[in-house]
Amino acid sequence: MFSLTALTVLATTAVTQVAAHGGVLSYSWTNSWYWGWQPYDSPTGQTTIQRPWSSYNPITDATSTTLACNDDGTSGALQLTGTVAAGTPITAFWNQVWPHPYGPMLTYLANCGGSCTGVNANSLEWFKIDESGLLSGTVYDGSWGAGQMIAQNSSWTTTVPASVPAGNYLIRFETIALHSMPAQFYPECAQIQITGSGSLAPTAAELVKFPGAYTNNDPGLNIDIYSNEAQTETTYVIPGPACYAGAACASASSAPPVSAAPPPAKSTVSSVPTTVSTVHSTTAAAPTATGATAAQYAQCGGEGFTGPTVCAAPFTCKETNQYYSQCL
Ligand SMILES: *[C@@H]1O[C@H](CO)[C@@H](O)[C@H](O)[C@H]1NC(C)=O
Ligand SMILES: [Cu+2]
Repeated sequence: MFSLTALTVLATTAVTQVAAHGGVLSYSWTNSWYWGWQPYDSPTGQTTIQRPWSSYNPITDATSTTLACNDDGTSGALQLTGTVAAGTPITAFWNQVWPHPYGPMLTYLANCGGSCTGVNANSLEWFKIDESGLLSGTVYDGSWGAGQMIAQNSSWTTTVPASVPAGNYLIRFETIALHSMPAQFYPECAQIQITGSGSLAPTAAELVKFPGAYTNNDPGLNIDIYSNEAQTETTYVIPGPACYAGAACASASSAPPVSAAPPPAKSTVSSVPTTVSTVHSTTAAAPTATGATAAQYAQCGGEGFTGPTVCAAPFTCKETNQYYSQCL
């Protein structure tokens, strides 16, 4: 029989071993659940869409050969691939509760040019489809993307841009922790096949390699968030390339991509059934005083979300999960 004290000691030991670090343990999209690779189990027999990874420990060198997918970049012996339609939000779940609230969230895609299985992640060219840095306040005590990730059940939802050409890709979710120096990188990858009719290829300037995309001197990585300057600094430069033009993070930093939006399909607007009018009444409400609207595929709601909750016509705000609603 266990005494309460013995149980407490056991629990405390287990927590000390793993609580400080971790990685992406599972994914979900369109009501399906995908378990990830388990780095502390034998690789033999593991079948998952996630690429193998080897350690909960952070990578602390921006030029490490393991920076692509937290491993040597190879696929698993029984590697699976998940199918996802372009325009779909994918949620990645980190171990709970993710312990590092200070730092950015980043998501990348890389086209494998055919099946990804057998393709080394280090040989691929990546483009950024999502990023979240300093959300408010100062570098010293402000609110960060990683803090929002923790508030969202230690998960992060990124939409596969609708403009991405169909094909086989790796998706790389990354959180970077800045609570100590050097910065800590936590990247994991999954194999997905994107379907759809997108045709906007990333440009050369948007494509990077891992390692290669970051240096240890990047202003967003070589950063002491406890310094005197940090206490008044309210801007933070997210590492990596500019966002892919078809991603919501690209339009967020520039004028709305008017030409990119297809003309509204009248039928979809007028065919909204009257029976769901209560559901739609919130989105039909007059825009807020600022008049800011969220673009197609952009986030428009969810716990902790502070951006515009009204979608640009003809799109409406649809809930993906408690933490993420999207203009569709
Ligand atoms: C929170 O995340 C865990 C996985 O870490 C998941 O099992 C659970 O369903 C999530 N809860 C909500 C409300 O999304
Ligand atoms: Cu840690």
